[in-house]
Amino acid sequence: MKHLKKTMALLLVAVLLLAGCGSTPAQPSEQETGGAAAAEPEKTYLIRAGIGLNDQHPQYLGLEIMKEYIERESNGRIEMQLFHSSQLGDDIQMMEALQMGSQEITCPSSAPISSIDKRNMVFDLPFLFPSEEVASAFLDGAFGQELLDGLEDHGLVGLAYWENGYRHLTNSVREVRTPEDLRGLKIRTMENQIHLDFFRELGANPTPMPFGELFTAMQQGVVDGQENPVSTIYLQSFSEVQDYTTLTGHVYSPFVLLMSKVFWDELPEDLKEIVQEAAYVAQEEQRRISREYADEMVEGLREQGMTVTELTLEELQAFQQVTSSTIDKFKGDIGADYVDQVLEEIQRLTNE
Ligand code: TK8
Repeated sequence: MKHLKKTMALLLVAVLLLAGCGSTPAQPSEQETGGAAAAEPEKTYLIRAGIGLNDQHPQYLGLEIMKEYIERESNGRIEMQLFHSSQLGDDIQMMEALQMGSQEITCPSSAPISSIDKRNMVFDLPFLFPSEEVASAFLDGAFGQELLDGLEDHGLVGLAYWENGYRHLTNSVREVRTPEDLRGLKIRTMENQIHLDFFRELGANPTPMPFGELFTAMQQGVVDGQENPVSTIYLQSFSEVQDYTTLTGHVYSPFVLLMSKVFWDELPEDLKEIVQEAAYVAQEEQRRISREYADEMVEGLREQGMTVTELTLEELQAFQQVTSSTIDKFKGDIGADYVDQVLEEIQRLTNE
């Protein structure tokens, strides 16, 4: 009985405290109630960030840096919650959730974004960027910014480019040194026309699929192989279901850090600045970690028991030869003038 009374008393205090808070904030958060009872509490915001990769990946480490920065600099006015391993859905579903305003941040590869704005398909052209540094210079320059800005019409705010990195091929059937070795292998690609076409041209049997379904598909033999950067192959333990990695580096994938425009438009100016700055602060560190992992984890794959094949220049050229026909085929689709401008700019940055 005494216990019950105490509970009732506590409940009453809680109700009074809540009543003292005035209107409940639109976004759930832990609101401090201390201070002058009459003061309107400051509106608080919740950012839910979801990605497809796991919590070991440099992409998640980038989100952790962002969370730390945002929560500190906003003095708790923004809370950020992180979800990995497709907990909130796959890349396309999460982009749609952003457009509807039911999720605030996601960070897909550029490939699925090309269904929204075709110009993003330039990043899928094989062997486009000669180095990570040139890729960053291009992405952080006028061309990259223009593509980010273009997403606003589609309900998405492009905050920054992070790095996924150079993509390499894995499979469970045989060592691949030449396009002939790829013949007939079922390869999962991202959901993107150029990737499909490129692997078809190489003689493989490509099939598009969201990342979240990939591991099981490899495990069950629905596909023989896939392509992703070394850090993903290593950190997602693909060696459990794949025996061979070939370091093709056929595409450099940027991650595009996206925010819901519905949410962005609600944010006060000062918080917008904090979010944008956090995206850049995390970008720098995220790219550094990504590059470190890309180097270190090649050896890691061998330790996990995979056969890792480095191609000779000649062998690589056999893969590159297919590229020119891919560019020709898709140039019109992407916009011929635009592709030419992009190629010119990359050339310029390469010579710098
Ligand atoms: C994660 C994906 C992934 C990408 C892919 O959601 O789909 O293969 O490389 O990292 O964005």
